[in-house]
Amino acid sequence: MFNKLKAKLSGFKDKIGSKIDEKAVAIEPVEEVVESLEELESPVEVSPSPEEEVNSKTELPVEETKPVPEEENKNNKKFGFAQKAKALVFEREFILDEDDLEEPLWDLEMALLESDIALSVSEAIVSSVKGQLVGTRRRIGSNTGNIVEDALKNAIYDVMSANVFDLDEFVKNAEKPVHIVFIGINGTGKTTSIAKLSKRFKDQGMSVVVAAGDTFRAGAIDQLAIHANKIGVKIIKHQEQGDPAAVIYDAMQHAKAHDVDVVLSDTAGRMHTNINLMEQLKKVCRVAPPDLIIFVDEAVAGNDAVERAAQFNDAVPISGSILTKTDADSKGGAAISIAYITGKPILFLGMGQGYDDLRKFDPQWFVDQLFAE
Ligand SMILES: Nc1nc2c(ncn2[C@@H]2O[C@H](COP(=O)(O)OP(=O)(O)OP(=O)(O)O)[C@@H](O)[C@H]2O)c(=O)[nH]1
Ligand SMILES: [Mg+2]
Repeated sequence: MFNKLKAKLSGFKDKIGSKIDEKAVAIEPVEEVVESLEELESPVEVSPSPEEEVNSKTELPVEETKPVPEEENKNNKKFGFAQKAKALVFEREFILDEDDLEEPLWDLEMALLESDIALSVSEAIVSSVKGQLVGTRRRIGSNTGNIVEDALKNAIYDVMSANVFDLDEFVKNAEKPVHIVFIGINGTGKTTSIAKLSKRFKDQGMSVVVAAGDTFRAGAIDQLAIHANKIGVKIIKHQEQGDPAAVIYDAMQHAKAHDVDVVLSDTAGRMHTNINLMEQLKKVCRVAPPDLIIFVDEAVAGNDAVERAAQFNDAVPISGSILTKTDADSKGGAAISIAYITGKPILFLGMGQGYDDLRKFDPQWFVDQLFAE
């Protein structure tokens, strides 16, 4: 997942790592290294292994041990020394100044932009990395990569962890019925995500109703009905071309009358630029006020998804986002940018077409993924 971004971050890590190595000065050797040269010269006594002992007791002819030629013996000693010398790690320290980082940070910003991370978000990450690395005297052991990786992880974590929000906890504790409306442009995975969440809440022991609020696209009501039937949750639906606000209102009335815990309302895909359809969305939210509005978009859409999230959020206040199709080869930038730009968390990642292919989003997990081997 997010392999392109991973590769770019790793390239940056190597670049800064070698810059640090270049600037680092040894200050003192670490204590536990080679104590004396004699110790290396003295032959190491090796006690025979139990297998060898057995062999020596048997009647079988034992192969005569050849004397080790002088030259080879020397080489062995050299090899032994080389091995030990490798453990000789100097405590080092470095100070990086802005000039050292100018070029690698520029490369980092380009890499982030190429990975579909929005400009303001890339700038925030770069400035955080710079703040962490420039100017301070840092002590290092042998692994410069860790210092760079930690700086990047902190920077990305910070931009992603805006208003972390646990949907399961919210739904569990909120007054019932909890009403959640799903919005986004066409084909991003709203209906599929509703199906996945219906199953999730049902598995948690809650009763769920889905509202067929997409009365616009032919086949949309049937599509939701098939999911509802498979999962075993009730669907409230009207005729095609009916008023979506009326369907969703009915679903809420039904839920209140029957003590249903959660109502998940589908809506038709619409372009964020279509003023009439955005007005219709506002009407849905007035007539049947949601507790949460979830914006759904595809991870592969990159910066377009970020732009749309911002515009939907302007029309109706979103509570968070679901990013779908992360199983396809997305660059990963949208996940980082959407949370930062909207100030609302990513709630789940869609990772496939099955009902269980939904992963609760955790910024720490995401950041770790980006640096996993
Ligand atoms: N691979 C993959 N496919 C997904 C994922 N989520 C949804 N899809 C597929 O994307 C397609 C569109 O999904 P829908 O749920 O119908 O999208 P929608 O937003 O409701 O679409 P409209 O109602 O037309 O606006 C379907 O073929 C889904 O199976 C995902 O996480 N991974
Ligand atoms: Mg749909």
